[in-house]
Amino acid sequence: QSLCVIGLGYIGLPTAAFIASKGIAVTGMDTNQSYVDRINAGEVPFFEPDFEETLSRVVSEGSLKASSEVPHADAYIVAVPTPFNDNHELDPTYIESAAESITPHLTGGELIVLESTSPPGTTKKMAEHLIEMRPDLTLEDGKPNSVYFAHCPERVLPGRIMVEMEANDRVIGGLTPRGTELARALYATFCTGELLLTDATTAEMAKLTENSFRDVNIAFANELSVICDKLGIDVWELIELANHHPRVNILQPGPGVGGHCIAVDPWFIVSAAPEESKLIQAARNVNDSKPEHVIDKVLAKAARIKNPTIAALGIAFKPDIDDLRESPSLEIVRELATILEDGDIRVVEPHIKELPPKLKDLDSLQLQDLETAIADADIVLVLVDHKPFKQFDRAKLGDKVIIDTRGLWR
Ligand code: SAJ
Repeated sequence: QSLCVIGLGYIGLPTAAFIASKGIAVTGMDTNQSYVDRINAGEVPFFEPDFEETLSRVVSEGSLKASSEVPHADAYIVAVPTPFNDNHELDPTYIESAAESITPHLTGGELIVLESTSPPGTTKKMAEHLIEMRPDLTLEDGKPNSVYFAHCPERVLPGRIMVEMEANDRVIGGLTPRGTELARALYATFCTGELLLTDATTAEMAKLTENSFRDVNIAFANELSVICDKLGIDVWELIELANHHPRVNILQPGPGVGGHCIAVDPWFIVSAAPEESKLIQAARNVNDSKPEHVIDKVLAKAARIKNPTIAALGIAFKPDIDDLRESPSLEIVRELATILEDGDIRVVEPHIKELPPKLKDLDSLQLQDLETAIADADIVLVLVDHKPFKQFDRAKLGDKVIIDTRGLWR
């Protein structure tokens, strides 16, 4: 049995490595040649705890090979980005080009699984796009020229991929019963969690629902934090107290919601049902407006200091990873650097070696180590609860102004 995984990002690469570790010959395809080269050298091109050992083993054993070409395979997993456009609708470019790259290799009997988070109906559209290019194939079950499709959304939490890739339950929805069954058999090779079978559209919606649930609940915490700022109440203490109730479990407020999932996926529900998704939209707006609230707080403090130096702790979108995608912390730092007329900002981000392109052009910014940045700062702005920040000796903070969006040092 052979498998090709298209898209070797945070999800595609670990998926390819897990399946390869079960003895299946896997080709990982990515259009980024430098990714391909690094992976073939056994190197993980992003930070994910404990993953490098598994990757280098499957690469050196020869069960996983990265390539910039799509080969023929019995099964394909598509794990490409699914960004949205200005109207919050899916930009299908990556999915379509994945389908186009698979199409010439199909002979009938293959399975194609879409893992990328997608609006309801996307797996079906992808299948129809492929059949338009190959009218000699059919989406009907059980013919010699059948191709089978399924959606199996990824659910792993970045930073815990090595645990969750294997242990999480998976929702698997085929376009047809045979598609569901083939996908179930594929995921059974490496998943120890329960495999939950449904149709493709319900599987697509299940994934969006999970992330919207989290977004709505974080929005509740973020709204509470803004209310508490107004009322002079410590939101962390408040939540801790409320969570002692046996049926209350409030999440943590922060500087906003980032990453390429929680801040994106709810919009796919909104664009599918704009009139009916009022709460989901309100939650998105609450979370999207949180960075502005943080910026206002910093500016109010900075206005009282001549040439203020601000230590901004963290620009990743969440703790203990190097992922800067859709990061509210990064946006806050960028906005502050643009608005502040005097003063400068020292960015502390233990997981990167240089400032990302979005921040590089700003003169008032520099990357610095934690100790120096805090020693020099008038204002310490905590944006991410990375481990080294948690462990920092608070006695060294002296009488600096602290703006702690994560409740790290309360
Ligand atoms: N956040 C808060 N407060 C919280 C929890 C999170 O402000 O109490 C913020 C984080 O700082 C971050 C954002 O929310 O900016 C998202 O972080 P996250 O840890 O909630 O989630 P992701 O984006 O890393 O991963 C989510 C997960 N989904 C759910 O937990 C329902 C993961 O299981 C999915 O696989 C992933 O989205 C995905 O790829 O869709």
